[in-house]
Amino acid sequence: MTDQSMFDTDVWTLTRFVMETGRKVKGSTGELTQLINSMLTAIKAISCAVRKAGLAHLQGIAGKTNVTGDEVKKLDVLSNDLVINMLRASYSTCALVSEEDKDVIIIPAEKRGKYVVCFDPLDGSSNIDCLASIGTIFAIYKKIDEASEGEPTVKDALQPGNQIVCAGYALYGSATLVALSTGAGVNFFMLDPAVGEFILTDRNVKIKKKGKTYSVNEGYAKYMEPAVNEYIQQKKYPQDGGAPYGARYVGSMVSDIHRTICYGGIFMYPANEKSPKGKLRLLYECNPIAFLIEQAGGMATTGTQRVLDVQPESIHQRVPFVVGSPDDVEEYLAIVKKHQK
Ligand code: AMP
Ligand code: P6P
Repeated sequence: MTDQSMFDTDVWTLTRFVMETGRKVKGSTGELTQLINSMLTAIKAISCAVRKAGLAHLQGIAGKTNVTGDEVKKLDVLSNDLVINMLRASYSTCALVSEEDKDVIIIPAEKRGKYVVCFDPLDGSSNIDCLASIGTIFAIYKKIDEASEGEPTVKDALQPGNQIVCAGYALYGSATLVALSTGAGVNFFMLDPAVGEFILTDRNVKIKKKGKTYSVNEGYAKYMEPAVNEYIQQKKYPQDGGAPYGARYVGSMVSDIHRTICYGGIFMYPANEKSPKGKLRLLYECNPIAFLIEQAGGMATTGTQRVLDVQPESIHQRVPFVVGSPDDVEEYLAIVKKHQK
């Protein structure tokens, strides 16, 4: 006999949360709600594929075809196809930018809506074979000229992050979680696979003012700028008598970011001699994460300016990226400033 008390008969699913929020906006047509829920469908399917892929790998289903001889798509290609197909079918988008596609994807006229979505369908996918957590990241903008019936162009995709309407990430970890913001704070939702719904678990999440962890790939120390190495040294050998910071680095950004939001601290992917602009992409990695971090009360900088104020020049542009608890990011910027004198 199932314990009926287990079932919340008035549960806050993400779908319900987004519908309720949308209805409070005077004049909204429901198009953004439709878009978000279509993205959620893609994320649920990716979550299922990620977990199956892990199992497939363990069962030694190697090579390009599965036991029935079907072509087995690489997980990141499959994830990309899922997001594109769900967004195209939502009749709410006009242009898409994907980490997997060289050019902007223009939605056919008969299926167009007013939104542009920049996304990384499976960030950190190189970690799937060792079963490290990976994620999906997205940012949603309105096309520049809403009234225009004209063809969308790359200009609609090259908007600064301060124009974001909604951003989120999915983390495929020990559970599947979605962090989402439409500009009024960050909410966390956990996937209940039994029901197939994301359930609200944390409302209006806020990052600590100062943390105790730094997150950077110290393997690049030889190539890093003096200011970055000085900051890291300060974390290891604090001169204020405080305790040294702990070091944490998964190498899968959504994991490192989610830990930073939950526990506080700083995540850094600065420029270095090997990656003079940094490694992370502005449109579909840095901007959505910067939007969420700021909505949670944190800071997101390139080292010289606020990430969300960067005017993009190309859709796969990279930027240096330092985000996290405001006091930690401010301390980093003070050291950068000292080195600029
Ligand atoms: P829509 O007509 O649905 O495209 O919504 C128009 C604008 O209202 C959006 O660009 C948002 O700024 C806001 N909005 C609509 N739906 C939502 C929602 N579910 N959550 C937050 N803001 C929303
Ligand atoms: P590195 C994953 O490949 C990724 O794009 C991000 O998820 C992650 O933060 C970064 O690269 C890790 O890069 O150079 O430290 O291996």
